[in-house]
Amino acid sequence: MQQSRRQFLGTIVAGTLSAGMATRRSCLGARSADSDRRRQPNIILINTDDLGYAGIGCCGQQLIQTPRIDRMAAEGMRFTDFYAANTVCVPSRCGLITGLHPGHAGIRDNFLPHVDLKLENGGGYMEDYPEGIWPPTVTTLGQVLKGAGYRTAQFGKLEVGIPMAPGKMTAHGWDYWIGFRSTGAAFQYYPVSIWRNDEEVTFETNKASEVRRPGIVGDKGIYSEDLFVKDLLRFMRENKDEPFFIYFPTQVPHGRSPHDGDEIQVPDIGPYADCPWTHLEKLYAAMITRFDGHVGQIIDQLQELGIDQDTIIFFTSDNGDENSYYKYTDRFRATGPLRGKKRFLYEGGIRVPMIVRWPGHVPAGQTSDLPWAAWDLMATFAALAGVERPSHTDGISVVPSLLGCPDRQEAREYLYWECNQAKQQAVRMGRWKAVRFGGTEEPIELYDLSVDIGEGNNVAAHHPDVVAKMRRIMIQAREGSEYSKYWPLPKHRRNDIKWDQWIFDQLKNGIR
Ligand SMILES: [Ca+2]
Repeated sequence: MQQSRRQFLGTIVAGTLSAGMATRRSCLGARSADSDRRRQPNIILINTDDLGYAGIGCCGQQLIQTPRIDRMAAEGMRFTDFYAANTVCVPSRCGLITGLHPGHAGIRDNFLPHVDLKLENGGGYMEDYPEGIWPPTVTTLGQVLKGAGYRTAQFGKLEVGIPMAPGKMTAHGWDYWIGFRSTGAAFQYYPVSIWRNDEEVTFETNKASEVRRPGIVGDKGIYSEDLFVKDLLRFMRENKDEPFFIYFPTQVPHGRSPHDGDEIQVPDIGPYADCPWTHLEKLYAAMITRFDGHVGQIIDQLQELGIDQDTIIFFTSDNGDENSYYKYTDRFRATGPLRGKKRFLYEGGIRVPMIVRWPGHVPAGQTSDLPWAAWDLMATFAALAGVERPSHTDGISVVPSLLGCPDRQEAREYLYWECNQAKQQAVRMGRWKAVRFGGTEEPIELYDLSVDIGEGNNVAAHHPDVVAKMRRIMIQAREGSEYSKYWPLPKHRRNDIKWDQWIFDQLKNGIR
């Protein structure tokens, strides 16, 4: 039996808390004019690639213009303490898609678990993961929504960025998918080919090397990001009358692989032509501002289709800022006050923007300091869709916080991360943040985020009880994985492996 919107909202709040609990009307936010429409909310998840904590205006960015995303934040809720599931692409997306934190997720690095990888060959993306790591054996995010009756689609980088065999490209719960099969392929914004479901689509116009060169190429070729947004808008139009889940893992603002030339590709330089910046800085800013317009197009179309109040949009990033794309200048200060960046489990590597907009339901113009992470999206989306969260997930539903009822938010003790690069672990527990590098035998650093968001003052020596608790969590929170076999990393092997060496060098010499 179908429920009215009001009944449905009451169900998702109560269901997230405890069965049978009466739901206060005040918790449900303002009523929409069409509150009797009978449907589950559409869900759109925009996941940017390497956008830093302060990469957009509403999160502290001073120079790069993002008026539409800023307006989205003004019309919704911004979370100041939201975390990606890891500090690099593949394991971050694995945590998001499977609802698992990095101590349980199958993938804990962009690369192979170390066997005998040496420096010279330790940097390649793995395209064929050992069985048991990927494909996942647990229910995925797409499958949760599809099982709840949603039309599901993704536009951009396929799931974790590991190719699925032809015939299996939509196996994880997608009715439709268009984009790049692999992480490596997604560095190219003028691709010679992409994939639509299980079919490879070739762009003749992009074959000319002139089209694929870095920098501004005008309208000579097909810019992948434009293509994805156009197709996303089409999917939205065609499915406006039934609940849909759109996962948009955009390439933006990821730079290019050194193999392709290390400059950024963007069709025009936007409003930055006269800025006294480097050429790369202008390209980088233009890429984000162009994408900001795409976010605006998505919201505009929701309004045109009359489904604005039926649609909840989440905007986030898969890991922290990567300033190598504009040659390490400090122009944009895109991590804001945080320490570190992509590849580190300091806050700058994992704390990322999170904006949620749902007119009439999510209170407008508010910020929340609830600590939560990308592996909570599965339980949250399940609650929004009115179905049970899968039993395997480490996540909790944050729907009570989204609907303005933080007093009814399910509590948790801690958030846990690990990354195989440099054998990093991190724990967030209330105001405390613990981190260690080099494996299970190394000292734990402890920071009080309530007074030290920049993790500049290690207070471990003053709080041995907290450190002891963090040490226990770092042991208990992680279990079985191919990656676990290579922990702790012996000191004599620290410089064998490319990214391990890179991280240890940065820790020693300063993160640039
Ligand atoms: Ca990334």
